[in-house]
Amino acid sequence: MSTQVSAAAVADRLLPSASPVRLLDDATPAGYARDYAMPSEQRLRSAYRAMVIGRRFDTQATALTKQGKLAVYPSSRGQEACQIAAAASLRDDDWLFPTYRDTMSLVSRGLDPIEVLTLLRGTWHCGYDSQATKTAPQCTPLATQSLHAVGLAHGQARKGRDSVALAMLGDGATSEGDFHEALNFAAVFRAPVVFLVQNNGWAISVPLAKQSAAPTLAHKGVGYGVPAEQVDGNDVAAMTSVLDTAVEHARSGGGPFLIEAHTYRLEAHTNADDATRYREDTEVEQWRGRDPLERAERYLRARGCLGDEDVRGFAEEAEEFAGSVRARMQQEPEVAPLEIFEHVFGELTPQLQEQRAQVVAEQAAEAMSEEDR
Ligand SMILES: Cc1ncc(C[n+]2csc(CCOP(=O)(O)OP(=O)(O)O)c2C)c(N)n1
Repeated sequence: MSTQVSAAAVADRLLPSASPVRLLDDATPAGYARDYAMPSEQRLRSAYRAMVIGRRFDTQATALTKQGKLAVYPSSRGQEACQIAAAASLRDDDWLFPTYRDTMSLVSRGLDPIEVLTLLRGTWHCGYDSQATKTAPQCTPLATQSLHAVGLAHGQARKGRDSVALAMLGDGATSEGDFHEALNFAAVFRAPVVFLVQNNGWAISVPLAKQSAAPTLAHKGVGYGVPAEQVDGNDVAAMTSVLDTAVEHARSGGGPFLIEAHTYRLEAHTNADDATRYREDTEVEQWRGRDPLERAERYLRARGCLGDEDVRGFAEEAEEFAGSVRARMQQEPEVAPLEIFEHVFGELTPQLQEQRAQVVAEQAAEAMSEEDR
């Protein structure tokens, strides 16, 4: 086996561009590793609309945590371009493997928002039908979904189907062993899977500099033989175009593709976290200046594809959507607490048996006190 590899061959096939792909603003650095076409104005308009609705949904979900209607909510405010482009890049028969932060993507994919919020409400493991929606349950253990995505993609390919799996990850998740195993297996078996890393700068309070010594997270693909790209994650046009390229690469038999999207979460890790304890306001302000919605709006307005009336119309639509989520979340869900112990293990572990017994005892005590009233 030859160990000679030409630098040009590596650069042609694998290396990400030297700077993140950017299409929206005029000061675009040229010379990307691959050709990226500007998406049509119609597509960008619908992406803008979806981002407006997504952001409003995000603030509504955050408000629901304050009213005690949701147990927790990891906001993706600031990451709308990644969230919306990811959902829009897939066909209905493609699979999405999201994390806890990707609720906006799921809602944008057309899943019922109340079903999507079930996990974060704490009422059940997952509220939507994964098979019917081709959307895996939102993953809380970091990076495990990347292995599931690869397994599914490999299985689909073996069945002769041309559907693709998209695994969404955070920057912190790329330090997990599962991520590395997933890249390696996918590359060796040419599984049709796209890894989308939303590098939002922080893994809770750990900054990227303390997490990885790689030049960029996209460069992590090279050692596995996975072509990769880095992209401005707050530029919905660039996100759309790079995702198109990656999905097409996977669908047409090229194997896996890794994308690193440079973005930022404007809110804290979740509503339970205080981000002012570890990051500077000036950093947050800098990123506010790169707001994905404002950048898309500027571009579309300058080309006459978006006017005041459209912007008002989209805002009204978003308001209606949020209102319906709010109203439906006021209805108390029907829960059978003992059901949570079913469907995960064939046989309950001793710890779970103990926990189940505790719930049974609590239910019995509650029933007694009801009778006393
Ligand atoms: C395997 C595993 N280890 C640790 C945790 C605890 N944990 C939850 S979120 C988080 C940080 C994740 O950061 P990142 O992957 O960058 O995603 P982000 O939340 O920023 O979107 C950690 C360490 C976990 N959920 N799973």
